[in-house]
Amino acid sequence: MLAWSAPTIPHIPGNAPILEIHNTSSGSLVDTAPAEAANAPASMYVCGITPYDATHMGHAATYVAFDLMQRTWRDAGRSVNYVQNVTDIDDPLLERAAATGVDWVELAQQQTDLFRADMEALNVIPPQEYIGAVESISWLVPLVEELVAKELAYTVPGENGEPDGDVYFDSIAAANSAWELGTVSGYDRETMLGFFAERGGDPKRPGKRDELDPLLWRVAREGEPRWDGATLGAGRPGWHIECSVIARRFLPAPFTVQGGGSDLIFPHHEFSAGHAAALDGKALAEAYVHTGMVGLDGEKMSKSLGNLVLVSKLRAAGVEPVAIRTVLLGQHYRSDWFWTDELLTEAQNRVERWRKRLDGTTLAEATAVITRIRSKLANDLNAPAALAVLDAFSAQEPAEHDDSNGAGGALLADALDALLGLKLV
Ligand code: 5CA
Ligand code: ZN
Repeated sequence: MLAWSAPTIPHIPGNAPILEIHNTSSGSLVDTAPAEAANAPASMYVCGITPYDATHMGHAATYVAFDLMQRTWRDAGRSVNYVQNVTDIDDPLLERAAATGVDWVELAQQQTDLFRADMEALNVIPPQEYIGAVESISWLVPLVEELVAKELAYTVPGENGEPDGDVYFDSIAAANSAWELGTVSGYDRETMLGFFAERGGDPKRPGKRDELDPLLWRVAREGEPRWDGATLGAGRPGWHIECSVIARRFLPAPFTVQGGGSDLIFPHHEFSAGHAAALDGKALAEAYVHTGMVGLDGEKMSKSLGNLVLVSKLRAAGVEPVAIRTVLLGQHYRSDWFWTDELLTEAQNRVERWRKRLDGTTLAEATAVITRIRSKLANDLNAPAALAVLDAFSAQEPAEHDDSNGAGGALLADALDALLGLKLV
């Protein structure tokens, strides 16, 4: 699939410190460039959208957080291999298409196009590989067959007149030195069961060996789209295997960071890692990084609840994307927070103050501000602290005389663009 256009990223002189990031799996900060990896590209897989509705502030916050990670690595001189998926076949997409009378393929295309335009407007660096679930089916079928052959996956009988043959992952049998239930999330069984039922799992499906075993392949039902599944029979893939296979196909094993919102910790990232480890005995990623949930009016912002603030709507109303990005960077990526109109107004005012203060910035001032912003970002992507550095600087009166002829302001503007993705000029 095509991603979106890449922005030009200015090069900023000086040295950036190495990024330390909070790893959900270990619960601690990890160095993302240990000595043996420092010269290799960093690699990142971030779970993409399910394109049945437009990009809301929760999605935007998540992709901007990982964009910041990529910018921080690049600033430290590392190249970055970035892969993202699009879940362009799944139950919610089919349900929305049926409810609105739109063809599901068309719905996915429209919403993916809108997402691309939103990402481009928000100055998010695109992935090198942007892969649809549908595209991944022919790669994934032989791997599910391999899991069945290794007896790490099994079929269950149909219920209520539905066909036999849905394939499930045997999460107990698949445990090995690289993964067992809980490796990624660290959750206890009760917590896992709660999230599994809430987030697309089917704990009570008769015939499963364990309530937590997730679906790998769903054999075709009347009226549902289907693909060739070889010995599995025609059908469509489960959700976790999609990301597992796409990540493994394009990135090293393990890759540097697996990312997404905290709603994906369990079951999605737990089992994406489980499937990969069951196939090749290796950890999926070195670190699992999760963003907090953005809400509106007391609830998580979600397409299924419909309480959405859409990037595209704000853009259409003339809101500058840099102000939206400022709201998103104003919250720590790991916090849960609520979108409000006041936050947007405040961000618009901040952008104006920062813009004004660029005039008359000396080279010495720009260099000092850049050093401080770099150190805030290196510490678990502390963007709110980086913006506070900019606020404090902007509150200072400009020097009587800018001896740089505007070069200081230009350097600072370039740095805000390169490091934070904030295009002020
Ligand atoms: N297609 C799957 C991932 S493979 C999916 O979760 N799609 S999604 O459209 O529901 O979400 C896309 C990304 O946005 C995911 O990383 C998800 O964790 C994140 N996300 C969804 N809602 C929110 C929210 N309210 N706040 C922050 N991030 C969110
Ligand atoms: Zn995913």
